[in-house]
Amino acid sequence: MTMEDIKFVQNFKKTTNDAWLKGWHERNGGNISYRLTEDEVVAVKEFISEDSKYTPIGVTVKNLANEYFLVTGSGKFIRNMTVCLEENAGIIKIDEKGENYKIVWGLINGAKPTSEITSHLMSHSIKKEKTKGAYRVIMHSHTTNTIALTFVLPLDGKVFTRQLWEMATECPVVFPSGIGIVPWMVPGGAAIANETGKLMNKHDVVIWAHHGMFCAGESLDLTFGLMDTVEKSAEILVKVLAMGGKKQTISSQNFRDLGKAFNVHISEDYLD
Ligand code: 2HA
Ligand code: ZN
Repeated sequence: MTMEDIKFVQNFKKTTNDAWLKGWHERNGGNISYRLTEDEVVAVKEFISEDSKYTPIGVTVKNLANEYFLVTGSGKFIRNMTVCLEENAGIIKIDEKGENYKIVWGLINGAKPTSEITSHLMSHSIKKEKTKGAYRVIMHSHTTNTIALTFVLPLDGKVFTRQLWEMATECPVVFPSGIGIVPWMVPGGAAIANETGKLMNKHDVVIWAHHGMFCAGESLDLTFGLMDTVEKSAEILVKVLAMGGKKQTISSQNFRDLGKAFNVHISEDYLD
């Protein structure tokens, strides 16, 4: 038995590989983090070492005290996660105050957690509270079509939500809580983490203008699926705009009917 035989590690590697194949992770672009369950922490105990020193997170995430996360590394390529996970990713543990983390497995040869660790942990903290612990994954990807739209559509969550809902019938069922938009900001650190966190209170999808997307979800599969659905919808919208724009579309009443049929609350905020 090695770390790589453990199911959540295998799932993590599969997700990184799938995301690479999607074309969302050029060079060192994008990052993924997963909060371990109690059973998973027990399963990894024989492989980890708690001797390393703590490093400040940059924000306080009190409800993540003593939690463990599998995270991709700073400057590391998503493309290489399946080649050697311990070089390119690692497990970190949060301290009792929720202010510092330490590396307990992987990230060998002096590697560090993703440069977006602050945004990841802030989003995990908010989602853990909002979903009573159900959400375990934050994924950040450089999704081509979604980024392209941030140069053309107004940087308004309502506009993005409605436009992307209209591009595929299943969208309002997959992301009924809509999309939040962070205007262009310097990546990495507490400022963008705080803006992302504010929007994560309401949405599972946050777009960083001219940069990429942050998605939150229960499992690696569901979070990847959410990212994929939004990005596919964005691809359709890019094509529609390139073909001269919509000539017909899904109406507000259609969305209300869809909500009833699928037993999903479709917020009137996004309808006419
Ligand atoms: O290079 O994606 O946002 C990693 C990033 C920074
Ligand atoms: Zn990025």
